[in-house]
Amino acid sequence: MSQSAGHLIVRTLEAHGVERVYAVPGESYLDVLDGLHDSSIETVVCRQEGGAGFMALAEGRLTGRPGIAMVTRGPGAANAMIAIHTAWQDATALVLFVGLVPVADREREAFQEFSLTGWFGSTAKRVMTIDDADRAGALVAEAMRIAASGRPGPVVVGLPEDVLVHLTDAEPSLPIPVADPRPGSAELEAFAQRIAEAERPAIVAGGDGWHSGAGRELLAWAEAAGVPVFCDWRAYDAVPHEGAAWAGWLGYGRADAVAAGFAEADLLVFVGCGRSDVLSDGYTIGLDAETVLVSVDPEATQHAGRIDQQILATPAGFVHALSGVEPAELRGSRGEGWMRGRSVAQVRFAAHRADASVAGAAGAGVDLGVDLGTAFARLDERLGGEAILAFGAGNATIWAHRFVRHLTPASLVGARNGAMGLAVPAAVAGSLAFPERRSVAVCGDGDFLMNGQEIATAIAHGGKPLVIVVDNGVYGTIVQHQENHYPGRPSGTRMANPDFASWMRSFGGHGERVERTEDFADALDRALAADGPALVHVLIDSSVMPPASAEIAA
Ligand SMILES: Cc1ncc(C[n+]2csc(CCOP(=O)(O)OP(=O)(O)O)c2C)c(N)n1
Ligand SMILES: [Mg+2]
Repeated sequence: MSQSAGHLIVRTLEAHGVERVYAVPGESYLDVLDGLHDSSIETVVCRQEGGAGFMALAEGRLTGRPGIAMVTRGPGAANAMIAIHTAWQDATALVLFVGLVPVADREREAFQEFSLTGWFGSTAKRVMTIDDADRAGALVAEAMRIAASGRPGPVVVGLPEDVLVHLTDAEPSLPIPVADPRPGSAELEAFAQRIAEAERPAIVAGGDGWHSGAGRELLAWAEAAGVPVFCDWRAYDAVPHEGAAWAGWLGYGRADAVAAGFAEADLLVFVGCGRSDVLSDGYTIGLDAETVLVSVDPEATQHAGRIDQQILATPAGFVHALSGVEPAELRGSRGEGWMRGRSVAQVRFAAHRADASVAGAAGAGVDLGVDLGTAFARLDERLGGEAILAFGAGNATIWAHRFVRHLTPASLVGARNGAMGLAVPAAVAGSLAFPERRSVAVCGDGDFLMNGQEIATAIAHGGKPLVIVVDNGVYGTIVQHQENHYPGRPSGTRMANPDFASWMRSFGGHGERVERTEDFADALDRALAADGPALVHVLIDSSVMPPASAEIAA
């Protein structure tokens, strides 16, 4: 039966099990929108293409399948770029469809014409254009495969307006299997020997690919082998934050005691991540240790420095293979001290939770504002390690990182490239993809208004995110950098904010404004009880900065 290329694209996405596409419409891809009219796929209508792209990224990270965004040419594609860069640096599977000018109009600077390859060529795994209706389905399947295979990442698919309405007899294309490499027995033996011989071995878990729950198994194996496990920055949900082997997390805002453990290791096993800029404190620690790299990327593009053994495997594939290696036999001659020391360091790191004033506003001699230590400790208590946390960039998130535990896989979406504006759309997508789970966005006032408009998307599609906005009236992280480099000369960093709680109410959601620490708990409970999107507007003084990590470690 003949159908248009646009419809064939939709049927192929259905055959791939796609449940949702995040879209801002455009006249350039009307036939795909028409195909979606009768589709089992929900078209989530977004308010800005950056929001749509970030929602697709969040769904990809949380489900392990490529998220799908659809946008129009020039202006729409420009807005979507932030999500492509984030998916690229974060190595997260994403497919972005972009409507294009008709083929006959190309190279005339036609209305909204732009260069798809010129824009995305350096920031996507593949840029392809569907110029032949008969191949429309095959190229979509190819895009899905490339996004998910090897080092995952974004694929951009151009849709020329006129090609979409060409008829074709081609059938929808089925998913192409993606390789799931596992270590061979000789590789595992060599790996086991390294663990047995090391005095201070440590595992660093990171990247995507932990959503199936392999982190819990890894932690159990590591505990029996006497190997502490760190998490990479903003991959804290890779393993649950409990048990003797859990050793804390690295990167911005990490505790000195945790970083010291990483720096002292004599064998580092990176699983799903590499020795990156952020986790190694700007390539200054953990450089000399013997290194095993477990990754699906043979080119190891996210890793810097020494490699003694490279194992091609997904995190889940590697952990599964470890079940054949008896961990107790690998304890070698090392005593309990090394792992217990790491575990103690992480307990000390966590201990500040009980002494919240160390990390908050009130203790800093400031009258205005909520003690963030108290607030985020309370949030953690209420969420119980189970919720999906979506983080923006900025200092506000550093408090939340410190206080909120992750006990469940697929419970964190944060831009590992530091992009602002992810928190709200990611929490919206989390609440749509997993309606039975709680999705919480944590962001600063700057971050919030970058994509806060996507609350309208949540309202329209029945999403119920909770948003915690920390309002200090400034782009605080940048103020902090200015204080370090240009003390007393803040420049370009002050903002004027609306009343975010009434802003949220104007959308039909629940809004709370909290100015004092003692009011936070009840406001949070009311927001948690709301049946719809909710927001807690938390005010702090602009001078409050996250405490130095040394304080946290003490
Ligand atoms: C899209 C984007 N623009 C700019 C930056 C640079 N930047 C990093 S953090 C930050 C300030 C964040 O401010 P806010 O969200 O209010 O959080 P705060 O640091 O005040 O807690 C800025 C501007 C960025 N990371 N991403
Ligand atoms: Mg701020």
